[in-house]
Amino acid sequence: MLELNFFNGVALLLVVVVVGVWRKRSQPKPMESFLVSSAPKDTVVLHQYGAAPSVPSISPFVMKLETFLRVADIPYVNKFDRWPGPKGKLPWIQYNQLAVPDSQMCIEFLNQERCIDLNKKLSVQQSALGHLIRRTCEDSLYWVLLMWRLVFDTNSTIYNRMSIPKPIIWYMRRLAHGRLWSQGIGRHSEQEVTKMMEDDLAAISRMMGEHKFLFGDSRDCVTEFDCALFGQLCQLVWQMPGCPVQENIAKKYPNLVNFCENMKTAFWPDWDDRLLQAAGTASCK
Ligand SMILES: N[C@@H](CCC(=O)N[C@@H](CS)C(=O)NCC(=O)O)C(=O)O
Ligand SMILES: *[C@@H]1O[C@H](CO)[C@@H](O)[C@H](O)[C@H]1NC(C)=O
Repeated sequence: MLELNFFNGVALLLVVVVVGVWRKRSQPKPMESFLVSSAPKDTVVLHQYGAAPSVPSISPFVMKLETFLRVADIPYVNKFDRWPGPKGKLPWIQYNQLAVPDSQMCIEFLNQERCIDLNKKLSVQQSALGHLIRRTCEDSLYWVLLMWRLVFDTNSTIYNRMSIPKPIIWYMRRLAHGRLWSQGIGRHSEQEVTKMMEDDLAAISRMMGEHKFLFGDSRDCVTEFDCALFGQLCQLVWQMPGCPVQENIAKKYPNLVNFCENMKTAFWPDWDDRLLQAAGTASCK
C-alpha cells in the first residue's frame, strides 16, 4: 500500500489538479465561439487546410466533403484557415450561423437542410454495401495512410514538399505515433500494414469492377459513398510521395485509379489550379 505522507499528498493533489484542468479543457466549446467568418445566406463556409502538392487537400476528409459539396451542387466558399472546429478537427463547416463538425455529420446536416439525397437511387442492399465501404475507407484505409505518411516514410516527404517547418513535422510525427499505437495499427510492421491495405483495396476493387463509379457509369450515379471513397483513394493514388503505395495501386488496381480519374474529371475541372505550386515541385505526381 502507498503510504500517505507529505510528498505523496502533494503528488496526488497535483494529479487531481492536472486531470481537472485537462478535463475542463476537453469540454466541447460553445458553438458561437466558432463563428469566425461571415458568409452569404445558405452558403457553406468550408474550413480546411491550405493547398497540397498533388491533390487539392492533404486531408482525405476535406476531399470527401468538398467533393460532396460539388456533387450536390451546394454553394460554398473555402476558408484555408486551418482553424480546428468545435471538435478540434478539420474539416468543419459554418452554415447560416451554425457550426457543424465532422465530414459525415456535415453531409447529413446539409442533406436535411437542403433536402438532398445523393443515395436515393440505391437499393437497400447497395446502401448497406456503400456504408460498409465508407467505414472500410475511414476506419481502416485512413489509418494505413497515416502509418505511411507519419511512420514508414521516415523522410516525411509529403510534409517537406509542403514546406512545413521541421520542428512541426517532428511534433506531428510524435503525436501520431502515440495515437497510432493507441488505435492499434501502430504496433504492426510495414509488411503487415501493407497486407491490410491490399486486402481493403482488393475488396473495393472487386466490388467496383469495370464501373466508372461505385454504383454505375453516369455522373448522376455518384453517391455520398463515392465521395467518401474518393477522399481516401485520391490520396493513396496521387499524394503519397516517398511511399511505394502509389505505384502498387496503379499496378494492381487500375480500376481504382480510373475511378479517381473519373471523379476528378467529373467534379474537379479546377484541380490543377488548386494545387500547391511550391518552387521546383510543380509536378510531383
Ligand atoms: N471523422 C472526422 C475525421 C476528421 C479528421 O480526422 N481530420 C484530421 C485531418 S485528416 C484532423 O483534423 N486531424 C487533427 C487532429 O486529429 O488533431 C471527419 O469525418 O471529418
Ligand atoms: C529517405 O531518403 C533517402 C535519400 O533520398 C533514401 O535513400 C531513403 O530510402 C529514404 N527513406 C525512406 C524510408 O523512404
